[in-house]
Amino acid sequence: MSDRYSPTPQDRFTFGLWTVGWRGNDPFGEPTRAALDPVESVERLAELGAYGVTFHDDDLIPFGSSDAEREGHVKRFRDALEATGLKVPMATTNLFTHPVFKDGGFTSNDRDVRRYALRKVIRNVDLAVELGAETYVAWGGREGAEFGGSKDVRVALDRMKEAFDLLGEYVTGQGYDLRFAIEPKPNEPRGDILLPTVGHALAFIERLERPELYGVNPEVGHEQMAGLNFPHGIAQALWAGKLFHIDLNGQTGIKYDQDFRFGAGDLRQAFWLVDLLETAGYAGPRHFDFKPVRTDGIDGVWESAKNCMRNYLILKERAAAFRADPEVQAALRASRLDELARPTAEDGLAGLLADRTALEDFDVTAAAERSMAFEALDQLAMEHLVGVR
Ligand code: 3MF
Ligand code: MG
Ligand code: MG
Repeated sequence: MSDRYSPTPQDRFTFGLWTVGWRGNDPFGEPTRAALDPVESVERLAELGAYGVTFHDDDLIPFGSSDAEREGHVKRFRDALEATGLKVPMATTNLFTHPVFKDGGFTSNDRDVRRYALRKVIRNVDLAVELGAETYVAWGGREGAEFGGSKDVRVALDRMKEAFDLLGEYVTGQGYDLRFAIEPKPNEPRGDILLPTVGHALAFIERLERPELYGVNPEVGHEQMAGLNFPHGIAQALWAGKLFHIDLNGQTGIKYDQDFRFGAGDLRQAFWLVDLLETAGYAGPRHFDFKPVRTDGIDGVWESAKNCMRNYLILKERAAAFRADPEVQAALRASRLDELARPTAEDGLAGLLADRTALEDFDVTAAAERSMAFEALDQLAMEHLVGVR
């Protein structure tokens, strides 16, 4: 049954092949579901109203495939894309599954592995561009350490910078219209991962040779694993002009990477996130990086994929209702959000220094007594979120 929460490609929802394709293997258990053919994933996601799919090289072309096998896999995938109209806005590299990457890719202590990792990325960058991708995501899955002495972090960051600078040189030399999005994560599978949060990644990008080519791909659960407020991280990435892509999913607090469907997990942060993306002019794909729970069969896979999109659209409606409510607008004024938007010293430093009401005649007591009225504002948000207003 289709209703107003049923997506269309205009909503720009995308899914990783590895999400619906996850077979339910975890550190304690074997797969609980059969492998999914990427062609079937493309067809089912198109039926559900998605806009596109994304992939790691190895999701599409099994590791170790010969050139002929590789061509065959790509051809079947390309045919499915043409038949369904699904797009590939992003691609990425698997630098974490094969044992060769046990100490990372770009920052492995083993130089041969670092050179191999770069060549593996470059090979897939070519395919990504062929398939029309505009963004190339880099999650440093195993770029990290368990022990203090086993990684010289400053030197590893030199190698990380070297890798990204070489990739920037490559895409620039090829004339590709492709930008990189770095995906932070604090830990798992390594004890600690380099570039653990959005803030670390943003600071790193500014040290690169071509910073304009790099942005971030924050994931809901990854920031929340570090106890951070995801919408705040996204706001800072937007503020810096660096939100190139986003991984949407659900997480309940500081735990392992739960990768629940979007909307399961911290619902309040999901509400503020959708409010932010929809009001801040984020134009990129709404990309889901989630795992259908391993207790479910293939029915649960498509049910959860559908509901990632459905939950986004429900929250989009709830957030729009919140913004349109005259009582909310009055509450925002009472909380002085309009005043926050006003520069602190449009009269300049000289004006500020000359203004006796700013210091000598400032009534500190009266200002301290003014309520910010945040309680009433937040209750209105909650009532819109749960649908009682
Ligand atoms: C792991 C992830 C990754 C990345 C992906 C790049 C397997 O926690 O989130 O998914 O998103 O490698 O897009
Ligand atoms: Mg994840
Ligand atoms: Mg991710």
